[in-house]
Amino acid sequence: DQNISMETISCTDCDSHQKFENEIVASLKAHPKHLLSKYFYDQKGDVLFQQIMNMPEYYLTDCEMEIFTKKTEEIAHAVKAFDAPFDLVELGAGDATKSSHLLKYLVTKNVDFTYMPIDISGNIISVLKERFSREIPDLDLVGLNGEYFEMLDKANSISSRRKVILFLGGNIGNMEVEEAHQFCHELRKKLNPGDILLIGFDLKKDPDIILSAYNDKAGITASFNLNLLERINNELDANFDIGKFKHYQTYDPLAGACRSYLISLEKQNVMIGNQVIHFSENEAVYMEISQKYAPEETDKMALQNGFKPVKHISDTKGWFIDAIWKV
Ligand code: AVI
Repeated sequence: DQNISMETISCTDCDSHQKFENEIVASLKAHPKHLLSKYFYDQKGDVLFQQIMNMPEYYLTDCEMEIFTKKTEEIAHAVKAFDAPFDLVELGAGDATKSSHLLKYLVTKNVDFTYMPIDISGNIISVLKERFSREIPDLDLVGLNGEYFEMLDKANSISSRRKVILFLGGNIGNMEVEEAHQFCHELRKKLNPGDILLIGFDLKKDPDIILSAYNDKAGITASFNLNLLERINNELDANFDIGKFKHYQTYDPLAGACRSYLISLEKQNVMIGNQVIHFSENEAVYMEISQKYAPEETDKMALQNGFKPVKHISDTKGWFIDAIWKV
């Protein structure tokens, strides 16, 4: 007789086709042209990202996985898990492979908490619930399907317990530094004294190691970028010829900015519905930033946005940190 709650709360307007179309067309009409990497993750994009995480060059997942498997107890203490009860809110939970180690540990220790995974994909939330009802039957779970901040408001409205927020995977790296500050500022406004944030940062390191992780020999990252053009073809009645674009990756070791582009191999016009987008030969479309930080830069980010940096939990190579910030 299991006594588990496993409900899901969904957003009203998170899968808006119109928003997708508006943002894509606007970003391709802008100067310079760009696309938003949040749109990489359709069904094929999800599979390609899984493949990226399994590539030998892509060290980020292994590093953070090592932290979650080998330093579970340290994490639990750092987020004051034994000061229960609390809600463990994961922003962009995905398949929760890393956090599941912490969840299992906390359930084994009989800690009184509710796991609240937030994800834009309703599908992934149902998959999670199905899996955890088998693997961690005593886990109390409330799925939140929607955008981070909207769902964080929901989490606050359904429970006034202390919040521990997980933001893993170096996802903050997919924001420009300015945007990342803005994000932390907004997040802080939704939290209360006593709340804790655990946030993953990929660190500045040997530039060759970083560049290889995003410029893999097998070309999976290239397919991952090009897949967004295919998605636009499929969903917005567009006619990109994928063979007429190539993926180009850079890393700037001073700025810590790893950026991907698609380069138009020739002068061409592309139709998106009834709109024409003109590309000149060698014109670049800016696709994604994967920003790398120095540990002290993450402390500054905390302080500038109303958090107190508490500690860095690192992998043995010292390539990645999960930073603990207190409100
Ligand atoms: C999801 N995010 C942290 C990945 C990264 O490393 O920036 C996305 C990615 N893009 C290319 N490879 C992986």
